[in-house]
Amino acid sequence: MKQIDAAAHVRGESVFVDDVPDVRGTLHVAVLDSVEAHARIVRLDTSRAAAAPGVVAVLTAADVPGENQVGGILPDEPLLAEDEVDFCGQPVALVVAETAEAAHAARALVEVEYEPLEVVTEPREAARRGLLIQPPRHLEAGDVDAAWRACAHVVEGRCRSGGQEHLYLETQCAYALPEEDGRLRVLSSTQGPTAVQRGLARVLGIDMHRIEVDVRRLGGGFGGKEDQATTWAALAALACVRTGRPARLTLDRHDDLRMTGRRHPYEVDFRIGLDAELKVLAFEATYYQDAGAAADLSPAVLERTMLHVTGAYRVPNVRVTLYSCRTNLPPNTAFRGFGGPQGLFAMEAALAEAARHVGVETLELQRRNLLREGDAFPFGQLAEGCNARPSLEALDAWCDLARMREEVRAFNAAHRFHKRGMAVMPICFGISFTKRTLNQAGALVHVYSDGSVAVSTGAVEMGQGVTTKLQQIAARGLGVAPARVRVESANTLRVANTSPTAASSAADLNGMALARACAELRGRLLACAAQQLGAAPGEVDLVDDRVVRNGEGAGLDWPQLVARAYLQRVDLSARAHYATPGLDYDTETQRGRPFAYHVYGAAVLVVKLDCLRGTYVVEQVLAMHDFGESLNPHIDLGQAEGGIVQGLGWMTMEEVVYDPAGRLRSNSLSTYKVPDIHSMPARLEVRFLEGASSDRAIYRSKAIGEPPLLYGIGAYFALRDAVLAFDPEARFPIDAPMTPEKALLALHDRGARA
Ligand code: MTE
Ligand code: LUZ
Ligand code: MOS
Repeated sequence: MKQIDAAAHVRGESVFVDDVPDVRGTLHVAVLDSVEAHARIVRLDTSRAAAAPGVVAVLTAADVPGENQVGGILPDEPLLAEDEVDFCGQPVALVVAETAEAAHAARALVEVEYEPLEVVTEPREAARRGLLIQPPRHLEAGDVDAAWRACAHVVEGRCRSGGQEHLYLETQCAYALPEEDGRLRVLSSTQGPTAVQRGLARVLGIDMHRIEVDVRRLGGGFGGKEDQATTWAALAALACVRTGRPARLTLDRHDDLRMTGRRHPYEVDFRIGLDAELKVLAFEATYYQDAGAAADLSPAVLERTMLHVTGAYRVPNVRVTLYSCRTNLPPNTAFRGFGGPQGLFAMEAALAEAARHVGVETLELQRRNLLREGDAFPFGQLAEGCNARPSLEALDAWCDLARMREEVRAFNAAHRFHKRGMAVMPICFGISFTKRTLNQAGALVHVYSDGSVAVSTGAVEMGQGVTTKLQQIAARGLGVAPARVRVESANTLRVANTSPTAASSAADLNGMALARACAELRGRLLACAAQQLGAAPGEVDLVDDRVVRNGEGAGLDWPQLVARAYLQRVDLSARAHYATPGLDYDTETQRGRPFAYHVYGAAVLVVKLDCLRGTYVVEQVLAMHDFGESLNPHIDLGQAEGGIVQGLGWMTMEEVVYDPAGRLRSNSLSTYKVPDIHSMPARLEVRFLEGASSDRAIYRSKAIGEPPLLYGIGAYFALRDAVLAFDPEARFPIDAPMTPEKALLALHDRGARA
C-alpha cells in the first residue's frame, strides 16, 4: 500500500497548520528574541511597539497568567525571559498585531537594554565551571581496572560530533482559537499533542480539559517538535487569552534556525583495551554533552547515549561518565536517534583508533567483537533476537567486503590525488522510551452504521507514514478493505495522555492499542454474525470485507453485518490501551531492561576524496537492515533511505557554527548545507535481512524511524580511511562533520601534526 498522503502532497492539497484559513479576527504573533547569549535585562520598554500601526498588544513575562515555565524534565526554562537571558534567540516579548507584517515590523520597536554577563559556549568549559544540567551519570559493568592489566593493547583518544539542524520543511507554528467558557482549541505542529496540552495548562493556569490540541500532520519533525513545539503553541495561546481573539504564530526560517535547539554536540575522551585476540576487554569514557541553556530533553538524551556506549559490540568491562553541560546556546533537544548516534560514533572512533594502533582493518575488530545472542549490554539487558552478526554476514554475502576492499586498494594504488575510502557500519538501537511511563498508547475506533471506520490514536503523522500503517493495522484487525478505514487527526479530546510520536515507537505502541480495539470490535461483530447464521462462534471469521464460515463465503458482507449489529444495539465503538510489557529498567541501579528489543543492521560505505581540494562524494551506501516483518516495505525503505541521507548530512556537510559570543553563524541555508539530490550516493541500496522478525512489536514488525540514521556514521570513517590512504601518517582530530575544509586540513595541515 502506498503512503496515503502521497498524492495529496504532490498536488499541494494536504493541509498543514498554515493552510487552515484564518477565522475572522485572527491576530498574528511575532516573537522578539534575545540578541545576547547571557545578560541581565536592565530595561524593557514596549510602549513604542504597542503604539505602532496594527499592533493590538505587546506581551512579556508579566502577562503570563499561570507559571512562566516550559521545562518538561526540569523547571529551568521560562516561556518568556524575566530578568535574565541565557541564550541568543530566547523569547523576550511577543508582538500581537492585525497582520503578520505589522507584528514583524513592530518587533524592532521593542526596546531592550542588556547588561552582558559571561558567555560559555563550550561544554568542557561549562563542566569545568560546574555548570551542569544535573549531576553526572555513571555506568559501570565488570571490572575495568582489572581488565586493563589483561589487555595487550590500550589506546586513548578523543572525538567530537557536532550538532544538527532538524530543518523540517514546516517551521514551528501554532494557531490558538478561543472558545466559550475559557476553552481553547489549538492547532499545533507538534509531535506531542499531550505535551502541548499540559504545557498550555501550566502556562495559562487552567485545567487540561479546557484545552483541545489537534494535530493533522507535520511537515517533518525529526525530534525538533517532540518538546520544543510547546513554546510556540504556548505563545500563540498566550496571545489568544490576552486578546480574546484567535492568534497564529509561524516562525519564519531564520527565526526558527536561531531560536530553536538542535542535535546535541558531544565531546568524548575514551580509552579502549584489547586482548591479544583483539577482543575488546575494556572501554572507559567521559562524555560532555552540550545541552544548551536549559534542560529540555537533555537528561533523557544523555541516558540514551549511556545505554548505547558499546554500540553493536560486546564489551565486558565498561566505565562511563556523562556530563550534561549547560552552555549559553539554545537548548538542544531530541533529534532522530536521541543521543544513540553520538554514543555509536564514539565507539566507532575508539575502534578505528585501536585498529590503526594495532595495524589491522577496523572491520577485523568489528567482526571479532560484534554482539552475539545472549550477550549482556552494560546495563544488564541481554541481546535477544540479536541480528548483529547475521546482518554483517548477509551484507558480506551480498557485497563481498574483501573484494570491495581490494578494489579500493587497487584504485588508490593507481591514483595519486584521488583516494577512495571504505567503512563498515554495524548498528544496534534500543526500541522503547527509556522513561518507562511513556511506553503506552491508546486507540479509539468507531464503526459507523454504513460500515466505514474512523480510527483515532495519539500517533502524529510527520511524513514517516504512521497513518498509512495504522490504516493497514485497522483493516487487518477488522478484516476489511483499507479503503473503509479513515485515520483521524491526533486529538486530545479523542485520545488522552498520549506519549509523543518519538523513539520510533509510534507504530509499535499506537498500532498495538489499535489492534486490540479492533480485536474487541471484531469479536463483537463475529458474535453477531454467528448468531445470524446460526453458526458456532469459532466457525465464522471476517476476511476481505465479508463473513466467511469454515473458509467459505457466508453471504454476509461487512456493511450488512455492521447494519445488522447496529439494529441489534451492539456497541460499534471500542477503545483500548497498550503498555509495553517486561520493561523494568531501574534508574537508581542502572540495571534492567529499558528496551523491548533492539534493531540491528550493517552497512558498507564507499567515498571518493579529491586530495587536492578536500572535496568528496559518497559513492555507495549498501545496507542490510533488520526490518522485522515490515508492515509496509515501501514506507520502510523510504524511512531507511531518508534516515541514511540525514545521517550522511550530519557526518559530512551539516556544520552548526556559533561564534564565541554565542551567536549563530550558520544561520541560513546559504551557510548551513544539507544533503540535496546532488549529494545522494550514486548507489544507495537497502536490503531486507531475511529471517528477521520480532515477537515484541505489532505483527512481528520492527521500529524503523530512527535506526537507519546510524549507518551515516560510516561516512565519517570512510572519509578518514581515504585521508589515511593519501597519507598514512596524517594526524587530525576525530571531529565530525568531516566538511571539505576539515578534510583538506587533515590531508595537508602539517602544523596540526606537530
Ligand atoms: N520521517 C519523516 N518523513 N519525517 C520525520 O519528521 N521523524 C523521525 C522518523 N522518521 C521523521 C521521520 C523520527 S525522529 C522518529 S522518532 C520517527 O520517525 C517517529 O515516527 P515513528 O515512531 O512512527 O517511526
Ligand atoms: N524521547 C524520549 C525519545 O523522551 N525518550 C526516549 O528514550 C527517546 N528515544 C528516542 C527518541 N525520542
Ligand atoms: Mo524522534 S528523535 O524520537 O522524535
